[in-house]
Amino acid sequence: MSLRQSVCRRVVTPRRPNIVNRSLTSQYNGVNFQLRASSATPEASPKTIFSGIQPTGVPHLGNYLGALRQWTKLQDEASPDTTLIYSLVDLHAITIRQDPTQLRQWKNESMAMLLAIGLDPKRSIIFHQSDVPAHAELMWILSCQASMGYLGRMTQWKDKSASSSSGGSDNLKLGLFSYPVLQAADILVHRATHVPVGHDQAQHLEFARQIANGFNEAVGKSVLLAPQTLISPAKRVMSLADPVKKMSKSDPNPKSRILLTDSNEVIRSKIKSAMTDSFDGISYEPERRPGVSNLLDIYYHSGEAIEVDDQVALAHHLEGHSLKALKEEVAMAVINVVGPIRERYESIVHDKAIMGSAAEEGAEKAGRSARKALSKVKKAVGLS
Ligand code: AQP
Repeated sequence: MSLRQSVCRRVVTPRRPNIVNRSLTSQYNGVNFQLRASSATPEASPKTIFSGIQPTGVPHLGNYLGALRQWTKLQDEASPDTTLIYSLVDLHAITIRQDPTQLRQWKNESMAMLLAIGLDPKRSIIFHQSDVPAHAELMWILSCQASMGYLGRMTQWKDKSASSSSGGSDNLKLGLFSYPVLQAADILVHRATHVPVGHDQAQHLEFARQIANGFNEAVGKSVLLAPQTLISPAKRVMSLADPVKKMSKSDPNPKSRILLTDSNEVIRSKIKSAMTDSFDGISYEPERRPGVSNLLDIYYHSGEAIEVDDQVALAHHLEGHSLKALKEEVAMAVINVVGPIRERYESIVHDKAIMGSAAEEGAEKAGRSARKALSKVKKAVGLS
């Protein structure tokens, strides 16, 4: 019996909310998310969903399963009065030195990718962050509130400042340190009620909530809205080459990630060479077997239709099969996800008219949305 035959198909049905530590699962417009318990804001209506991605390379499978897939689901299942705002956060991209020609190309490619995954500019506002100056303006105002101590404890700052790409501690840049303040401004300037992100961004979202509440307290009225964080079920897709690190666009090893533009052959070859271990059989043990567990995670989240409750049950279904067979199955599931996106991307990426009009329309609508909240903030602090 092949692996494919051994795994039944799953009908995606709402699961019972499952309270675990500080987080709980929730359905939002039919999409399963984990809500951060500490981030529960009273349900606001109408809703505004905001999220962003850095144009720092072609998005990878981690970006897709951890964030982008939820963006399109939210769009497709949103009620008519929900506003959806998705940004290519190019001001964040320059917190690390970028080659200008390369950055321009990545911005273009990332816009094509957002259209390729199914975002519709008539339904979702899609824009380049630097086209809407209100983001940077609110960031400055919030910087005058943000605590250096709090920012210094951010995990991403600690990781990135310790990495060699930052050029050592003497070369650490202010922008990298204050990145979460800009991220808070991105969200708060649109009065977002819900922010779908991967798990790595949860801490920054908590910061955004705190800065909103702190600002409101300081000015003595409710000007900014603390949003709810929606954590995707595929919390953290790990590197194929070093499965204790997350899959990342900036990892120097291209075999560590699957790009949404990779051909079927490249996907097969990257998964075939994914790091696993020499233990017998297939089991889901993220601590002891990070490589195999990451493949199971990818399989579980790529195969929408697998009829098992979780990755442990998936591993049980696959008992007796070889790692080689597992890799072949994972590759097939990933090809099914990536193939259609890649084809749409290739048909769009060189169409300057489509890309230009999407960016222009997005900037215009996002600018209108942002100016409303910014003008309230400026009044509240006495700038206008
Ligand atoms: N490995 C991942 N697993 C699950 N979710 C992920 N995300 C990123 N990597 C993973 C989610 O994707 C969204 C957009 O991320 P981003 O591009 O803005 O920044 P990032 O988190 O720093 O992603 P990368 O790929 O690691 O980029 P670089 O290398 O440029 O820093 C976010 O919602 C994120 O949670």
